Amino acid sequence: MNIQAVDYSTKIPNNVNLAEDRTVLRALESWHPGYIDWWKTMGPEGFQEALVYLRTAVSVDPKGWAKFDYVKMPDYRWGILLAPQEEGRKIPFGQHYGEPAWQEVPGEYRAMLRRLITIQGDTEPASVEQQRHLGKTAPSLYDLRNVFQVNVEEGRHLWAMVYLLQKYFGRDGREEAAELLQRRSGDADKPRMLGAFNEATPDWLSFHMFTFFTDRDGKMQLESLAQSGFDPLSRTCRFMLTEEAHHMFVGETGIGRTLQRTCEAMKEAGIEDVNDIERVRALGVIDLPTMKKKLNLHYSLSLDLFGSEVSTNAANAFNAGIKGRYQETKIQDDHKLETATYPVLKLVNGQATRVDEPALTAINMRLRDDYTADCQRGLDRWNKIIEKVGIDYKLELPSVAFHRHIGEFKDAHATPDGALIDDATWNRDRDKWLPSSDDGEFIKSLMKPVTEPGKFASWISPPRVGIDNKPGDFEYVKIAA
Ligand code: BYC
Ligand code: FE
Ligand code: FE
Repeated sequence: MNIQAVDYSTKIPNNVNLAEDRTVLRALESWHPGYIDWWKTMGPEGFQEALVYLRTAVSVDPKGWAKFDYVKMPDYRWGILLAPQEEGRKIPFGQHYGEPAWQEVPGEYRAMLRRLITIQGDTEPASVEQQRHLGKTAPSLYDLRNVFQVNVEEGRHLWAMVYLLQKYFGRDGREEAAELLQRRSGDADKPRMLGAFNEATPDWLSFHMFTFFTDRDGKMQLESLAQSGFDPLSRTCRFMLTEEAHHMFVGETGIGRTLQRTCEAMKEAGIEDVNDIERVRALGVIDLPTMKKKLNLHYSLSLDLFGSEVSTNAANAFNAGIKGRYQETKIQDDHKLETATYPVLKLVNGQATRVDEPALTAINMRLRDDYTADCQRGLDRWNKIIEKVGIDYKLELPSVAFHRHIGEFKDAHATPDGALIDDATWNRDRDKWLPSSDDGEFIKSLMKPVTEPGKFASWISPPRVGIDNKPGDFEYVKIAA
């Protein structure tokens, strides 16, 4: 069989020759009903019968890998798709640098690999759970379709990790796969593994910030796992990244359209003072300072997902050749980091101070810095939108010391500018920097569903082009009566 060809003859579409891999096929087939059950109870609430115009991955050819059609979400063809195997691929970093990539799990790294794959897998269903109520308040059918597209693909990402667990980790892997369907986002007893995935996604502003900031952590983590010496993991992540690009598109354009709408409404009403929140809100749009607070929240929660700035876990994974750096193969150095250092912002005697650390233990920090730069490019594009309408305002990323729960700054309080402050000041001013319950109530008041094709809620502009080049009034979701 051609490696690119996707086999649809088994119940689970795949390009990994499942038809001839009976053990894994059986394991996946016995996991499948539990997954569908999870999808129906924890997936998008109220839209399981709707016909949604979705793209489905049908090939791993970079050109033309997806096809669009109406499907009911529980009938989506979640498949297992790995990027093509690269002939003669070598491990690109760590102590095994230059050795042939592994096609099987190296025994000594089994536990480490299983843990990383499980953590990656856990975030995927978590995000679907976090977003399950959003359908009821979608600002348009276009946006409704987009959240569902993101959701089914996160579902597929779960399949991708479950395949690796079941194929390469035997009984332990099957147990991890079962547990991935048992944990629940925000659950007190069985929470999801990482902090940000237990937070609520209460409204569409949060959803767009989440797909911009948190899916972008997904991109960075997948990029570094795509470098892995364990080749099946690398190939899986490479294909996942193809889908990931759309998730960040949804976030970036979602916020961009919200900014556009707010700025235009302010212009039309002749409001120049961005801090005249009451007048801006009366226009049925989201004021810019509230947007900034949501940005502060989602960026800081996402920074926590990179782990500690200085981490022996990260050093071990790099040394082992399991998890590399962003664009590892394009970096010009020894790829072993035997002597290199990397600057890390640390809390020293109550001061945020740059300290040179061994680059090997600062791997998380480096990835996080690459992430910050990637976020900043998106903010620059948002700021252009604001500027173009002619409003005097700028979005900025808060300091990495602000509102942190993991790493160097977890026990300190800092302003968005990075000034360290005491508890009393933090408690007094917190609502200036993070969404308050009043802000939440206001946003909630705008979250009224719009289900007429081509119509949009008051707080968001229409997109410039449709999905799959569809016209403006295209019926992206046919909601079941
Ligand atoms: N929450 O050495 P440390 C995505 C734990 S998003 C809770 O500092 P390490 C997606 C850590 O487990 C991408 N616990 O960190 C996006 C460790 O515990 P143990 C998801 C945390 O290990 C949107 C201890 O603290 N993929 O795909 O270097 C929608 C010390 O750890 C957290 C991955 O994350 C936290 N935030 O790095 C859908 C990739 N941070 O072992 C999907 C796989 C740390 O002492 N994961 N801890 O009990 C990893 O590479 C690493 O596990 C982490 C943490 C980067 C997350
Ligand atoms: Fe994902
Ligand atoms: Fe994603």
